[in-house]
Amino acid sequence: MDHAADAHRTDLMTITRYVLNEQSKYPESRGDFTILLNHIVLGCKFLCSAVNKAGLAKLIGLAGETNVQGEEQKKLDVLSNEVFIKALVSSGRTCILVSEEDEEATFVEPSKRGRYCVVFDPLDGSSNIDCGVSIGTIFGIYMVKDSHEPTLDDVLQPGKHMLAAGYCMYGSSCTLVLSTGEGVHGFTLDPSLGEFILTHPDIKIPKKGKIYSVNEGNAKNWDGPTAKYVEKCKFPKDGSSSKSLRYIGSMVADVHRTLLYGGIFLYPADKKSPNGKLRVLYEVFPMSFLMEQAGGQAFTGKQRALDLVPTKIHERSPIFLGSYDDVEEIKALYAAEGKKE
Ligand code: AFP
Repeated sequence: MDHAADAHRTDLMTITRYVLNEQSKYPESRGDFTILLNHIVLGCKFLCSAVNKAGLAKLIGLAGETNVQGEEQKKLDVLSNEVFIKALVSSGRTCILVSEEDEEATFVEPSKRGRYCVVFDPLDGSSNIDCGVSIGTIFGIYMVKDSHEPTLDDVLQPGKHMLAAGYCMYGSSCTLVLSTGEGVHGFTLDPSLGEFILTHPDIKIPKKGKIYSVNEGNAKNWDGPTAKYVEKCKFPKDGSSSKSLRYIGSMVADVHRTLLYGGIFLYPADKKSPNGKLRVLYEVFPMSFLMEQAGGQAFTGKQRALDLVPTKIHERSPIFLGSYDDVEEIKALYAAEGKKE
């Protein structure tokens, strides 16, 4: 019997234990972040169960409403937004909430207010629900400047000011990936325990990858650097092997694979969408934060993604993120294009 392996199997590092351990490094900490995270985890567990039962519970199908982006809302989108808003408000630790599903930010009533602002996409990749492809929740956390007088500026901050970011992927297993600014850690839900257990400590993205991930259907509208980069992935001139293409169309799943296997995920600007498609606050920033924490990079085509200062809560931006060396290549192509202009 392997006693060492057995000891590892029985010493379960739950996500709560992990965050409490982190908290103990800061004697002045009041435990507010741990409480907030517990409420986010509750929302993720609820959604994991709802996603798994979606077909059975007849949750699939249109709810008959349209969200702020003009997209049809599915019943699960409506449900997930309600679940997260209620979980976050009831934590008593939040102040401003920005959800992909709500046009306006939610300012928590003073009696329930705390110090944190949470920006989130409760169910990203929802067009994939009906065919059972992995979908997920993405979140980022900021600290409010003055909890008595919160303003929209508290969430219109560059991504580098985020305190923490993460996502939960509802796939073949339910995986929560979190960074509080000290590396990236992955926790997998053990359904029999109802607990997220640390299964992927200190995730580091490979320095260079063999996969590129982009919606090639938009190729005719791409700008020069994106087109050149993808051409290089397919027909490298330096004698290296071509990269493989993998694209799920669900950001959480595409980024999760990129984080674990390396490579690059691109959602560039194109002629039809000059600002790209993905939303800065609750897609681009949290994923860029995780990539940098894992040793990768995130670039908008103009600058480091986390330096971007959003002016609107539902703003969009092009994004190129993944392995350090792969992002370096696209940065060089944009720099060369800039010199030509
Ligand atoms: P949906 O929520 O409408 O499925 O959009 C998903 C998403 O916001 C993101 O998760 C994907 O990376 C991206 O859009 C896919 O966009 P395309 O369908 O244009 O490739």
